[in-house]
Amino acid sequence: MKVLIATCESAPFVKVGGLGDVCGALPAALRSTGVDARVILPLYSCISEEWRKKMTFVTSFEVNNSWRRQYCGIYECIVDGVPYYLVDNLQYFDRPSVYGEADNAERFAYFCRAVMTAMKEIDFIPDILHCNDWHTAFLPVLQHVEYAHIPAYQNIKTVYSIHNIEFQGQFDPYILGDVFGLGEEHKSLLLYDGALNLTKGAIECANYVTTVSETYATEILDPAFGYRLENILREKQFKLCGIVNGIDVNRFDPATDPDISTNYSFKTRQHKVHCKRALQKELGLPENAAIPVIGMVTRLTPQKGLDLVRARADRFLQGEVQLVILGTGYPEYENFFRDLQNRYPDKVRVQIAFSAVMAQHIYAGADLFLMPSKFEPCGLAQMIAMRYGTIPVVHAVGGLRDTVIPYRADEGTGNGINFQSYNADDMLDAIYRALSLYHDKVHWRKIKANAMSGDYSWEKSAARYKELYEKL
Ligand code: NHF
Repeated sequence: MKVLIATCESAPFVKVGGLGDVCGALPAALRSTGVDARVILPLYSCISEEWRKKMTFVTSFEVNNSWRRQYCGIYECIVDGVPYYLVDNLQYFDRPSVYGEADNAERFAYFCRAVMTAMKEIDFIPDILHCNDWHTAFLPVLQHVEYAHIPAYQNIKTVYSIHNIEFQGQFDPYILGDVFGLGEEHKSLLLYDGALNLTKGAIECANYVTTVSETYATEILDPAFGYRLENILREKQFKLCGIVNGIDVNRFDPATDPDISTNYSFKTRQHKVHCKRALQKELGLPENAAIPVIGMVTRLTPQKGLDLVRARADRFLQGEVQLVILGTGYPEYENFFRDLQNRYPDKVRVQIAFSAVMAQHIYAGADLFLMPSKFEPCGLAQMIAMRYGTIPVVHAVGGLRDTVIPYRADEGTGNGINFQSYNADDMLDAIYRALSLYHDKVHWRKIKANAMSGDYSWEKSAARYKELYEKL
């Protein structure tokens, strides 16, 4: 079975968020189940020279992006046995950033049209075209409207994965012809709430729609989580399902991680404390193994529950505790955390940065990992934290509900602490419960062992994707 995964980001080339991690790990897991999975993404100028050197030029051709005739070059790079194809066009991808460009509609309309043409040019017409988030949402529409009648393409089935429904790709309706090259007769496929909505179009046209956890697949049917797409999703529920993400367990392994000061495994997990001391030292916090360290590695955006932290930080920082935060995002949160550090110089450290190395220091060095997200389609950080023996404290939504099992002292089961409703006092209560567990040696040892021995690999999820592809 041939599967082409289209994405706007993928590790190791370019990674802004979780989507990049997924596309960097799922394809290899699919290949080990016997699926010929390959990936296609834009060749951004921010992709490092080191990776560019490993790419080989495959071919070039012209793409009709509505009335525009555009160059398209295809480069190939094999990573862990997975062929990655990179789409070269300087006008669209020679930019400092991946997202947030004014001509995003035209850039990604081009990318989708380039993908459709490339399949033939590189001689890889897939059985399944697996699209991810709104940047590739035009692909199921194109397949449905323009390609389903072309013999070489007619058997392609499309899967559309929603990684975060907040971002839908909404544009002014007047660009339907000019940018998307579609006639008025197709307007109803994309039109929603007075705008052209690419995600809506993909939900209409894809053969299957998936989200990245089972709970999120039901949550988005509700106005509280659906970002106004709940009604159309309910209508199409017969082709909607959730498959939880995994993590790259080879890359995120405390036994071999080259970025942490001391490696440790399940058997030698008592050595984790060296990573904690190293973290305290690196950040200039009091070096004391007895003080619990709460870590956060997160985008500083409203989704991530930072309003709750802002509302109760002064309360939980009264106790003996240290708080370490790494991330960038909205200035209001960045400033809040900077101010918090100024007010609690012995307890709080904030790094307003994107640093993969520092992230590993926190995963390994912290005792608790706080993730009070308002919504979380899957979330990968809580799984990485658990693999490093760092206990997650989470709001029980989306993938956080599916992967973090509340600890039960009577049974000794569970791998984390959660709270049910999105409010500051519930979060505070969960932090207090986590801190008292930390001070109870027997239970703390048990919960850590449970967290570290969990299976967070892609294996099971890749098998579920394969099943879905086969069904199609
Ligand atoms: O893990 C990858 C990621 C998810 O919850 C995450 C999110 C975006 O918000 O599927 O996509």
